[in-house]
Amino acid sequence: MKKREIKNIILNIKENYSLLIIFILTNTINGVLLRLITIKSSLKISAVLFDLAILIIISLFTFLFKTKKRRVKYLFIMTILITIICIANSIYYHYYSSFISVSLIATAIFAKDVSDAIFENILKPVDLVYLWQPIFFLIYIKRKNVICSKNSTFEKNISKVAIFFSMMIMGIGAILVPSNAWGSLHKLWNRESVVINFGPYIYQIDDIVQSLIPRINTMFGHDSALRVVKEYYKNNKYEKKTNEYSNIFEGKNIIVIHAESIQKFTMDLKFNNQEVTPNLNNLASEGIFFNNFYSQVGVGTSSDAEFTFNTSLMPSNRGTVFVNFFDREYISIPKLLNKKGYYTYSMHANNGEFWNRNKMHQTLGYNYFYSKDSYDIDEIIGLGLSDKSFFTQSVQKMKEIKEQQKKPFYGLLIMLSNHTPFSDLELMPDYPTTIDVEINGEKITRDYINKTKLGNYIKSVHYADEAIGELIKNLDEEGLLDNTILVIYGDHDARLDYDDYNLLYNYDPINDKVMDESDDNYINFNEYEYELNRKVPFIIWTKEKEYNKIVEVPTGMIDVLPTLGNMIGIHSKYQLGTDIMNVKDGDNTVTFTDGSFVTSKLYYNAPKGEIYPLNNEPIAEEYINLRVNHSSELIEVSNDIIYYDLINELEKK
Ligand code: GP9
Ligand code: MN
Repeated sequence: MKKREIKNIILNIKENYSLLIIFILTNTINGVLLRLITIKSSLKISAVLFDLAILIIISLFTFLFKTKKRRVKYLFIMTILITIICIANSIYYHYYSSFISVSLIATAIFAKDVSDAIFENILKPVDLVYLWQPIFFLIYIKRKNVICSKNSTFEKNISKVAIFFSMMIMGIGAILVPSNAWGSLHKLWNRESVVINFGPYIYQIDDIVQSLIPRINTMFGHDSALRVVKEYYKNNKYEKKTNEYSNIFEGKNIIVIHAESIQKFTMDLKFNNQEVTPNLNNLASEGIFFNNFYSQVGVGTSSDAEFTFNTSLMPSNRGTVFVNFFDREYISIPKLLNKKGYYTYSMHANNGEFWNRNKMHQTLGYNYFYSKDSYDIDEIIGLGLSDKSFFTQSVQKMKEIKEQQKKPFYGLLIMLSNHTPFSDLELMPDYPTTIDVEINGEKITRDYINKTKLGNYIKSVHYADEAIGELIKNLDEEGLLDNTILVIYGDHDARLDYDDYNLLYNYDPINDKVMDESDDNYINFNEYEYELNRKVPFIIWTKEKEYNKIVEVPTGMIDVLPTLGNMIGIHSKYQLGTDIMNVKDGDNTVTFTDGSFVTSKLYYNAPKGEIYPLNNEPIAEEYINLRVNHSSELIEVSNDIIYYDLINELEKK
């Protein structure tokens, strides 16, 4: 081709197809912005190349439309669609630390019920930044009149070149992607890694394909899943190992408290010499306290915590178990206890439809679910009935159940008041989150975390703790603590702002400022400390206080059934967790839904492949690799069981 011809082609593209180029470039910028705003990583060239390639391909469809008007319309619709994808992912990421999936659409319905929380805490102005693109695009359309003129032969040729070019840049992108990131494209539970390496547009397409493939090709997916799961249980067959805790609580009544959004760090805090959680602290010091305990929830938050607690399976990554897979077979604590002659029930004063509990609590095997309709909604805090009123009314019901059933019981009480946005503070007892300092003999009260989200959270946790204290007193008065164990777990963290923690840990009250690295007392509360701080309490307590222990082994919700089960004399042969009382070397791996994990030696961030050591011990490569594989196996096996209803199938055989 002569120089002049090339010049002509470039001129032709510039004059007639500039709108296409604007479309491609501006949307590429939005792809970069999305990565910057969410995962704070925009630097991976591979992701930019994939974004570019996809946008070139999308823009080529313009040629299918014959009139200028239709072509502009098509490009504008695509622009709006892509902007919506960016905004939705941005908002979703700020709440769930993950990216949107079509398989989660049903789950999103429940977000509607927490709409207050969304508007007050989730939608950040930065999520609307992507709107610059359609605005700019619109202005460009209006001002320039040169848009997509049509010239069939030229378009055919340019399409061929563009397809070749996009394939080429995809090829370069593919070379740049690290080999360990390819798995995430196929398995899709490490969504962040897909966006980091392949960009948001490939991710969104991949998600749609991955959600549809099993539906189209169930048999294929099913067979390989069954093989993987069978193989796993063949290699990890349940073997009964007894220890000094075996059957210690067999036959006792069990009361479980699902403590909404309570994080463990609140138990270590005092304001003006007053503990935030005096009641939880008492229970922890008198019972068995797992002080290194993590919830392992996915987007199903509360419901995922309930699921993993009761089944020792990881939550689903392809939707939410309670919403999308409530019609499968699971082996659960209530079912195992029903077999042992227990009466099992759950109580929660929110709408029974929320998280589809009406259906899922039946699936889990609770004999009865007392939901909102069973309660007199006489005091409202946050999402519904206040915890104090909920507990008072529940104790009366529990008393009746005990009298009528004349069987040991397993009762779950799901708390509600300590739910984000922690704004109904006027209904809670006054708890100071300020700090007093003496300067030149004068007492000055500093605002400290008061009026921050964290400050409001602390007040709300203090209320929840007080409610738990009253509940225990009340249960005792009614004789419901006799021959009973009390189990308390925090269901997940409260998604607090990073800056608030920095204020909490690095505030200098004398100078009324937040310290920085230059200060000797500065605590480096980095993103990994934030992850570690998401710990929640897990306590097993009896009135007699005969078992008193602090367990420091890293423990996850998945370990509850094996550990508590050993104490009450049950087990599930499908349990994927560990009996923590059998752990000899003080180490255990707690896997999170994106493949990240924590052990006694390190925190491993799967999306970034980064390691955060927890002490000065040297860490062997093999130690990490073993756990990376174990975590990936756990997630895969759980997902397969849930998705293909494999327990049902294996039990029938
Ligand atoms: C709602 C409550 C809260 O009934 O369990 O659910 P969450 O928003 O924490 O998942
Ligand atoms: Mn919750």
